[in-house]
Amino acid sequence: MSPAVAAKSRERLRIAVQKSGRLSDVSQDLLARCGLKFRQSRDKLFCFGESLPIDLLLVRDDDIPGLIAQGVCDLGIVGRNVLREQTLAAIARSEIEPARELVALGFGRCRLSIALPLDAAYAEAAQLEGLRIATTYPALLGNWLREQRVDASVVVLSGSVEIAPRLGTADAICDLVSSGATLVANQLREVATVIESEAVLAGAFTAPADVRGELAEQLLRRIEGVTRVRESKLVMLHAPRAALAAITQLLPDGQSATILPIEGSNDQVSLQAVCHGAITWQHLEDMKRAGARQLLVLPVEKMLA
Ligand code: PRT
Ligand code: ZN
Repeated sequence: MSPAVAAKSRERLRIAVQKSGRLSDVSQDLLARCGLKFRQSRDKLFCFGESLPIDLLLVRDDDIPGLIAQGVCDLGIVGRNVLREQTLAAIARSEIEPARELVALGFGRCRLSIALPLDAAYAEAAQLEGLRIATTYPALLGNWLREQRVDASVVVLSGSVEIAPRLGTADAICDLVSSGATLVANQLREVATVIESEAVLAGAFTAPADVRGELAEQLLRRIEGVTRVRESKLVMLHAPRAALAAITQLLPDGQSATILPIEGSNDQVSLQAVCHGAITWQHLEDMKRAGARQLLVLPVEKMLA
């Protein structure tokens, strides 16, 4: 990185995001929804923030916790699996933890799981005793095995973990799973979850004391607004006053509903509620049965509490 870029970072916040991979587009999309606009450098590794003094560094996901630890970046968007693995590895080496999770972002969801060949019996963790388990997450796996008081040997691989049992180099695997299709294709069965993961915003243990601290706070508030909005819907309906209690019970977060009178009617009221979580057809049909009419469910675009 050029000295000019490094010097600028003192007044500008810098966020590390994955350059190309599962989290790249979603991370950049999240930042765009937070109102950040960027101009990409010719080497495509650095994006200059045009709307706020917040720049991006595009890197491999594995480098993100280290870049925060070194102070090269102030924040990063990374899978919890990567952050926790590197944190546990640092602790094992008696080094300080590289970064901490500030907020979970609700995308890139997966789980780090133990899987066995289809024909291997499994009822409890004790049955893993003495097995060879292949993984790219030795610290997380080692930690989980200790918690379960299981003595198994960890075979560290750098990739293609799922073929290790067929090659005879391991008896089981510990790998990330999302749909489960990779396990099925390799005749493996998921038997235990080591951690649930998703993309998180990571930051240093001590926030910068200068203007970057305020920028980070501002960004965090916008991210919380965006992630909350993604799951939110505005529900509007008309109902007889007498049916309100039954209807609000059927709404997720119905307690915070706003009730408005309807001109020319003493009995009928209009209800508005922002609900966090899915509103299904079943919800609507149940509310209609309880007396609601003219039900509308609208997406929420922005929210600032
Ligand atoms: O190049 P770089 O080092 O930056 O990228 P990478 O190849 O290390 O990471 P990448 O892009 O594959 O994943 C980035 C992050 O996405 C991971 O650290 C997780 O936090 C998250 N994520 C979410 C996943 C998955 N889902 C996932 N399914 N990462 C990997 N997988 C792999 C898994 O390892 C297995 O091979 O997908 C396969 C299983 O998928 P299913 O759908 O068949 O179960
Ligand atoms: Zn990686």
